[in-house]
Amino acid sequence: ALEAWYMDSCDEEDQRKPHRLNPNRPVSLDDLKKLGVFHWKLNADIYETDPELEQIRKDQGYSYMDIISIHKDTLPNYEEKLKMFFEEHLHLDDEIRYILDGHAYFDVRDKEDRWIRIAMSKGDLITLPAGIYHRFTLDENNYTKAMRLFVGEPVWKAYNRPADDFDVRQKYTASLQGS
Ligand code: KMT
Ligand code: NI
Repeated sequence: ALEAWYMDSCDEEDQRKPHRLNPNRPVSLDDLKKLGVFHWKLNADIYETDPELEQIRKDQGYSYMDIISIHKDTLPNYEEKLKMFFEEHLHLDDEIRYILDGHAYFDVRDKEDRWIRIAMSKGDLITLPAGIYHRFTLDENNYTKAMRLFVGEPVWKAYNRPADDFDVRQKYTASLQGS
């Protein structure tokens, strides 16, 4: 199962370390759902022909997809991009990522603005809702390959925090109210 936990305060020097609290404070898939974060486990060995992935893409309308390999030898402007990915930001659309190989962390803010770290590895597909503050880092293995999915034409623009005046942010925080 997917593992997630509350983080200790993370100096940006070693963002790739797990940063668990001591004692560990796990976060369940149910807790993540309440934040609008959803997860599927798929067989990444067959991603090119996987009927389960096809079904999800059909149901959710994920018409666009590409594959990004994040490694210092394969990603142009690797250092710069990783630095950008780790800046706290939001998007106007859902962020949908399917890990095909390697490992990565997605950090998301909970309702009380605490960081939750989500450990993703091969076979994990995650959706982060539009308007959630989040960031991304590799772990100490320094490599992942991920499928990026999108509804329609992709818009990758990230708005760094503070971005509280966007409609999408207001809508997202409103959606957390009764849950
Ligand atoms: C983002 O916006 O946080 C990202 O695109 C993360 C890197 S893609 C695996
Ligand atoms: Ni993002």
